[in-house]
Amino acid sequence: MEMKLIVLVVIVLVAIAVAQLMRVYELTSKIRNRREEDIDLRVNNINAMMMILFLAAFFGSGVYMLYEYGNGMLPEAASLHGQDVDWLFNINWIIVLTVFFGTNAVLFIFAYKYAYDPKRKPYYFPHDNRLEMIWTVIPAGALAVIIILGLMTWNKITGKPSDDAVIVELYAEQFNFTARYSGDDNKLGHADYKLVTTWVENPNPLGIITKNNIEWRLKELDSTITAMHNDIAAEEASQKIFSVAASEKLRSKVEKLERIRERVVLMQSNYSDSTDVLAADDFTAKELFLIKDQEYQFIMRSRDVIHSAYFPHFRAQMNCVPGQRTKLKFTPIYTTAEMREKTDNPEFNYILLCNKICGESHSNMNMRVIVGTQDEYEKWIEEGNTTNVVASVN
Ligand SMILES: [Cu+2]
Repeated sequence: MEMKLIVLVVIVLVAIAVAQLMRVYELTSKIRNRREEDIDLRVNNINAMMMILFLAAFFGSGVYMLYEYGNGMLPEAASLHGQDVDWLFNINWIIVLTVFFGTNAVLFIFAYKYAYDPKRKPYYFPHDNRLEMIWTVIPAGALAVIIILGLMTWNKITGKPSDDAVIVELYAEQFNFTARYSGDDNKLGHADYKLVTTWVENPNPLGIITKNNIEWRLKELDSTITAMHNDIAAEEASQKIFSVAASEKLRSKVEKLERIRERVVLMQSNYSDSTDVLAADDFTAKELFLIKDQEYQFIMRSRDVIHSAYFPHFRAQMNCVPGQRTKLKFTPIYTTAEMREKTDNPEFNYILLCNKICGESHSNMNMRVIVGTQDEYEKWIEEGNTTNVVASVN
């Protein structure tokens, strides 16, 4: 506390001292009968020289930082389109760095070279059409190259996946991901948020639609709604006392659950047995195993807030938005083992990260990703890393 006060006092005193010095300078200029903006040649030349010194320090520190921290970059892209992204990124770097070094060098060298010289007469140069053309056409051309190449790569990344693409769902919630594989039929069973429940009797955290899940969800809703109506009845009979806020909350909650119940009943009447078939072979996992050179189509969903599924090593990212299904595709081209060799790091692992600040534990939201061969994938399943989503169907 004391220390802070001392620092504050020092800052105030320094500010006052600077103001006083400027006042002294102003007064001495007046006494010498000189205007404030008159600068003598010696000071002018020092300023010109400092332009060159600044340029050297500026570029020097930039190059030093590239050298010192440039190795913090991601390793080589491990997906097909990732290689294109990196190529595009490097092209952009070349253009941006060339322009950066070129324009800044000219800016400071000219400031030095054309510093005030009493022997030199200024040249009057109001306009030149040719120059205007040059500095309009060249940047426009460079931008066109950046945009056209960018659009071409973007279309490639976001285009339709091939028919061989394996469909996997990534389900995001605070604060973890669940992968749902679509099984032998390569089709995901339907899901609806109204069926999402963690009820111990029949948990359905992904809201998968099956006959069984609908029945259990109705049972759960009925039991919750009945308990709430009992509370309301007890309150009306003055057997229970709630605060005004709690009482209002209870009533609006029961209304909401009744609306959901109506829609689940409707879902049950629309239900067909083919829905169960789609979900029957789906299975989930808490880590993502991908097969090398196999194209994947990811379908993202979110249970609560906006998350973002980010695969840094595959150069891929897509938001997971509640109430929407977003898509992302890529083809891994190096196995985890190959990547460990490439990065010279035996500990290397691919990772899926959440890249949207989604709550207090956002930084813990990630999932391990493994890339291996078909055999390794089958072994991974045999080892019991997956759970069938409809194991509880009778
Ligand atoms: Cu998140």
